[in-house]
Amino acid sequence: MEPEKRSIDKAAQEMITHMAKAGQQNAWDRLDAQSPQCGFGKQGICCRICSMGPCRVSKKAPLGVCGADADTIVARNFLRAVAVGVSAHSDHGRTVAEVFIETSKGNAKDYKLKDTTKLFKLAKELGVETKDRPVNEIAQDLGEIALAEYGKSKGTQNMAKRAPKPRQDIWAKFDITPRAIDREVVEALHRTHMGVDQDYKNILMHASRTALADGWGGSMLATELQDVLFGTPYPGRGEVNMGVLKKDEVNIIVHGHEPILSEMIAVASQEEELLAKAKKVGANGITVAGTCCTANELLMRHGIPIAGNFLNQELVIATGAIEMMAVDVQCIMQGLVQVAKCYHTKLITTADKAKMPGVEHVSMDEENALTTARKLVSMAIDNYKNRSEVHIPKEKNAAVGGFSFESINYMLGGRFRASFRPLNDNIINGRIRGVVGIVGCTNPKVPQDLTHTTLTRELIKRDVLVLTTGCATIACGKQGFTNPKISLDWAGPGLREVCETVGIPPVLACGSCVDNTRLLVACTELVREGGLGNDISELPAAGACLESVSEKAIAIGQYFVASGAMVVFGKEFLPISGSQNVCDYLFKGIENDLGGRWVVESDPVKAAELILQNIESKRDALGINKEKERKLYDMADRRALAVE
Ligand code: BF8
Ligand code: SF4
Repeated sequence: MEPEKRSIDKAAQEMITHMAKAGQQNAWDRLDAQSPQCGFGKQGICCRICSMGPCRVSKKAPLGVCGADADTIVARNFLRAVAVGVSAHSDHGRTVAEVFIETSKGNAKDYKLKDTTKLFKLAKELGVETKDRPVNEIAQDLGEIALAEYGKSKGTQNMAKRAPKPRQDIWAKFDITPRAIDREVVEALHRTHMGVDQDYKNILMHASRTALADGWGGSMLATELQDVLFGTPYPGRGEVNMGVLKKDEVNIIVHGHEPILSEMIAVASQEEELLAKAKKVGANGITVAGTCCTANELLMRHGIPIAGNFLNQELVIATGAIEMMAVDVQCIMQGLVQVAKCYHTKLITTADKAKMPGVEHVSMDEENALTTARKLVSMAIDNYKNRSEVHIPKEKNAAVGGFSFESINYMLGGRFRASFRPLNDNIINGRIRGVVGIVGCTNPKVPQDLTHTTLTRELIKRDVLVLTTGCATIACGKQGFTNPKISLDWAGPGLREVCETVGIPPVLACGSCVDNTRLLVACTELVREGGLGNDISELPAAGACLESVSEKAIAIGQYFVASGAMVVFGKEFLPISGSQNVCDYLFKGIENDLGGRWVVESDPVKAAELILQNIESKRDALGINKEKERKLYDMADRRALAVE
């Protein structure tokens, strides 16, 4: 297939051609080899959870050996996908909580509690006594409370209390306020064991509760504690795409999700000693760049460049310019091993829970984090001499990242009166029609970055403010959407005016996939600020992921739906079409219960239409679309208005 059909990213196209010429394989080639893929799997009607199966239900054989029907099997598979996604995010949060505690105890000396303002805010929120206590003690208590959220035997998620009150009431009514995160996941696995929950609606309700344990639990804790540890992001400039790699420097790619190691690699790469060592081997410096969500974490906080998103990971190595790729967890393709073998690139795994056969493992030791990072940077420098031919595409784009909830609040309202008021006012007066979160991955089944950027363009053109996370952020970054100098020209007049006044691009880079919780917090604040209803379900807002890959994306989608939002996925990426009942419920019925719903639409232009319809109907319901009567003043009226 021509590279243009595989990706809209010029750098990616160049590298796809380069790899093809060299006879190397990437995800697109492997997708071709896998095609056609199993129709039963696509529809979610394949069950292999017991040894009487695997069963694939069809018209001819509509029941599995145990008697399970399509509704049960599809719902069960869906819940399992949600549970896995929740586990991934939440385990990330758990790691952060553990490092947080060790830092506060003084055992993880290389980390610091960078944002103590946020620390105190969180302490207050979670009931930690702060008066006359040293910061470290407060932090330790906070960390312990956070860690307990994963396994506490009683009660519900503390952060769920952040949601608007009517939202919490809905969760209570349906008994889906999330309890301990681990409990929800374990219960999801129990319910989906052979012969347990067989009522598809009951299964789907638990999918909501499990997903909420991520959105208002594990992921939210990850974001909040990372902000305290590494700093709450504020807008700063960075660069995106493979052109950030340097021909004459040691290039290190940090790939994966947890900033625990990548933060330290970033620090080590700037140390005099290591820079001097790099000079000695003939390199002019050390460039650290990220791929996937680790990249977003580093761009958000430090303006460290991004080399690419999910589908760029193999292509980046094929530049021949990467001395090391250090990976941790999630979205790391095993295909990297083969590509790395074709070049001098040292692929290193760092998380004990994620190793790869034939790949060197350097265990990330939080108590000696900087020492581990120095060792890795040093190994990368040693590898510089093994470089042969280098092929780095030129493409890169300037990007502004760093839009945390706090920074948006600050940008909108100013330091002394940080507030969402101006955003609410501009939504109410119609300059901004609504707010949409564009999130998630890049999938080789559709041209890379195409749907994210087309949808973004369609929405900002029609005065919708876009908040973006994950690989969608990188897609937008590569095409200039997060660069206000370029993208303000693509925004509708109302949105443009607001963005220019406030000094923000029309597309706000809000971070990694765990940072979708920043969007939940922003939605809650829009409600709290007033004038836009009493619940998230009343907001002129929506979420979209048309290039979804991972089970995390399904978990995210489900927690947005269960929080009251409409979520659009590419049709082929929500494997539920094998059950009409499950489709009817997730596309329609769930809205009556929880206020949000799923929509599937693969065409980004049509998806934009659906989102805009949803936004306008929410605006109608809020009564903010009524034409304000325009009074034409005559001289008598003007005189009456004049102040005496
Ligand atoms: O957590 S967007 S491909 S990198 S799953 Fe993965 Fe999807 Fe990228 Fe980050 Ni999120
Ligand atoms: Fe088949 Fe039922 Fe076993 Fe699933 S649980 S594999 S449908 S027999």
